[in-house]
Amino acid sequence: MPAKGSISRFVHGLAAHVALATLPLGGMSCSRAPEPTRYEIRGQILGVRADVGEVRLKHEAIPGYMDAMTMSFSVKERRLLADRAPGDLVRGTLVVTETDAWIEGLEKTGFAEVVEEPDDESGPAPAFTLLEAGAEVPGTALVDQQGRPWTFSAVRGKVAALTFIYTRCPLPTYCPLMDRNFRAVQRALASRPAAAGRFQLVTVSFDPAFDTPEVLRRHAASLGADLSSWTFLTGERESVESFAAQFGVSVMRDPTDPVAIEHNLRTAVIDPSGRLVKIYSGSDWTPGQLARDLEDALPR
Ligand SMILES: [Cu+2]
Repeated sequence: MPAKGSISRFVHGLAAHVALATLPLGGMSCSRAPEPTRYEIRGQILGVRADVGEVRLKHEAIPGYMDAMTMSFSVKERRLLADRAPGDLVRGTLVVTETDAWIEGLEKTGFAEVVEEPDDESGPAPAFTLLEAGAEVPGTALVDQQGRPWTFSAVRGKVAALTFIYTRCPLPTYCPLMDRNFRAVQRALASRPAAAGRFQLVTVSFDPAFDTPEVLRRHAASLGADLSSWTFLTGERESVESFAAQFGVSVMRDPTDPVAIEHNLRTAVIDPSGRLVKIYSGSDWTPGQLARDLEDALPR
């Protein structure tokens, strides 16, 4: 799968993977793994963010876990990044637990010029402009976890947080992190009198071929989501993609492997009049922050 040119994008994609305990769905047999799973990972460094302990790696296929692709990985031992630079060919261990994933022992094995790949022509056309703060969230026709038609007007009058996932995403630091964070926000706000009953969480799947209303219902149940203030949405693929694109979500599918979806993460705060307040990128937010944003957007 070709990598996008922009280094700042927080992109990943994954192939079928059944070993993770966080995968609740799809008829996969999951056994809870008490030990982290370790995979050898080899690739070329495209970017280093030593300050946050992150490396952007164009990696080879990890048999049984992930296709070859370009994505950012956390490196907990930041000293491993001290001498690393774009172009370095490296070898390390990808450690995956139920809720986390990181690279250990990042060893340099060589160097090669970084070849910038052109943007993927088959990716979503940039036909949609990014919503700006204050803009009204579009009334795209979507479908909720009960199979009912849904548009954003359904949450008018409430402050809303919106994020995008797909339920088969196996890497715990991507979509499953969004799910865990939303659950934490839901629990935090439900216990605050000023916010209880006045907020709505909205999770949209960009994998509608697999994430049917029924799958989303089971996913919600597996998360312990309270559906009275958390809605899970799917819809026509074009609808979902055009809606997501307006929040800066980019989705690239592998035509040969429907499970491998490269995507970034975006989470939006929307005020009770249905206007955008802000959009977070990647995992640059905490449940505490988002809960505060939602409270701040409520009329006093
Ligand atoms: Cu994901």
